[in-house]
Amino acid sequence: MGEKPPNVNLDDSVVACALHTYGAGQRKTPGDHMIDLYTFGTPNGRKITIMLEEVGLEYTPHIIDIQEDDQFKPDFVKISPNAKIPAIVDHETGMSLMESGAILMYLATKTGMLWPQEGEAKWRVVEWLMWQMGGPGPFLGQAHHFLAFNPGKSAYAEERYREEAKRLYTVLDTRLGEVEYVAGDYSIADIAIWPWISRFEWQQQDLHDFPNVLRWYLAIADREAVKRGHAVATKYPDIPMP
Ligand SMILES: N[C@@H](CCC(=O)N[C@@H](CS)C(=O)NCC(=O)O)C(=O)O
Repeated sequence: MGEKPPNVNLDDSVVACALHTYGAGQRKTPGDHMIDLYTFGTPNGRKITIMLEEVGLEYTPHIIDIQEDDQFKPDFVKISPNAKIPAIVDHETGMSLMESGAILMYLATKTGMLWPQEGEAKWRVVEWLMWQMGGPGPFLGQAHHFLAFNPGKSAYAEERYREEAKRLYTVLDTRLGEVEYVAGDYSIADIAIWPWISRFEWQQQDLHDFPNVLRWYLAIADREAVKRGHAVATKYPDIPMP
């Protein structure tokens, strides 16, 4: 299911974004950077554009328009066997990789940034990264499907995913009442979670009901790398503000 708000045509965004490529913070010639990124302007895609902007690796984004079924094209499936964005090719190592959590861990390991490797700090990041991959990713994705894209199709599903979204926000709010960032310091775990929370409106959640999430959301939204990463491969470059 593509990521678009109801009643909005994304065609223009694909055209607009296909004209531009971005290094960390600047536009460059397509295809001559260390990292090729295959993506679309969705929460899972934004995890990687934000990460690449944070660590400063040069990359070329390639639009995979999931509303036009680009994700099923054989050349893309070769590097992303699950036929979903995001995926990367690292020309320094020759490796390709799918799955946003794996890509975040790869880029953190490659750069030595945003994932401490010692003791408890290492495993707190893994814990909250896995929470995102198993909780907010799939369940908030279903909230988008039923609440934002297909309202009126199933009252049961709308209620179920609105309530699960609220439960996940409550878990996050409790955690962020104890620590500044989910794993202590700002890390790939925050980068994995934040783009999903940026769709609070689609999930029918009010960030003011979750004051610790609100504080964390605004702090991350204020980072220059996040602003840049959020604006790649999308017609909607502005970060939603509660
Ligand atoms: N677990 C995967 C999920 C990736 C995913 O669901 N990508 C969506 C866009 S956010 C996609 O490509 N959807 C196209 C489709 O389902 O056909 C990850 O975290 O990378």
